[in-house]
Amino acid sequence: MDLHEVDKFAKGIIIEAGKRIRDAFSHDIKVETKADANDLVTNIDRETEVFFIEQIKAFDSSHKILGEEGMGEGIDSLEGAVWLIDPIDGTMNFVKQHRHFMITIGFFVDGVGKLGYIYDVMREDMFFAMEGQGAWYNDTPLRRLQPLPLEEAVIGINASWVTPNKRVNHEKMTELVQKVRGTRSYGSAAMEIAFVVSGKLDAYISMRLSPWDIGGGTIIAREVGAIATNFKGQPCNLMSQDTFIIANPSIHQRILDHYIEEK
Ligand code: 2AM
Ligand code: CA
Ligand code: CA
Ligand code: CA
Repeated sequence: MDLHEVDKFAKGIIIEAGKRIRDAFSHDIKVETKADANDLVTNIDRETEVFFIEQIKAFDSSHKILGEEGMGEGIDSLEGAVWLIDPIDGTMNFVKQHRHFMITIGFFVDGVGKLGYIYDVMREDMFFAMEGQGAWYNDTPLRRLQPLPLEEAVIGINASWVTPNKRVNHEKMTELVQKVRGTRSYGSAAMEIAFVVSGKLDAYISMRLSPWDIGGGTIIAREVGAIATNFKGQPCNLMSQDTFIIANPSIHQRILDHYIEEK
């Protein structure tokens, strides 16, 4: 398989999908809820996923696709050529803010990440990587992350985890928030991962993410030396939902050891 050819194809369909999404703002966006009242999906999420599936199947019908909206046939293993796709990451931002939402895609062969993409649809900014070849922000190569003390770190975290909750020791989370230089919460996991791999954030922590949220990002992470694991420090499992932390290598273990205590 010529990865450069797949990369060219992938960038083409991502840019085309981005155009379609931007055009959709002039039409009606139909918003529905999924698992709960705050878990949103729109017709544009679904239509964008269908567009990707049709394009990939036409490119190579043997490729398998797992998308958040379940518009494809699904997958039961990472064997062969597999695409993990989140057509809109940050649907609430899409609906409410009309910005700060990403297309994110990971391309894997026999479970090994080959190509990763995070595309900021409104800014038309592409973060991407090719296994062993490096990572880029548009045409600019991303540098390997430089060490920094935790006291100088800016971390992405959702405020709900520093209030009493069922999943983590919130007092330890509060200590982390007090220790670091600052916190941010953007509402798109892929955007926060893109910021970590490009040094705009130094860590991002989430209690629950799915394979399509992190597939593309973990491939970019490897090329810049960012470490992505679950809260147990294990490699990300791309077949199921899990906890997630991505961080600058100099602070990843320290955050896990001292501040994240799962209940
Ligand atoms: P989404 O917009 O594609 O659903 C903040 O909500 C971040 O967490 C977003 O990246 C969102 O992705 C992701 N997320 C993952 N699982 C979620 C869920 N069950 N409900 C809402 N957001 C979820
Ligand atoms: Ca969703
Ligand atoms: Ca998502
Ligand atoms: Ca989504």
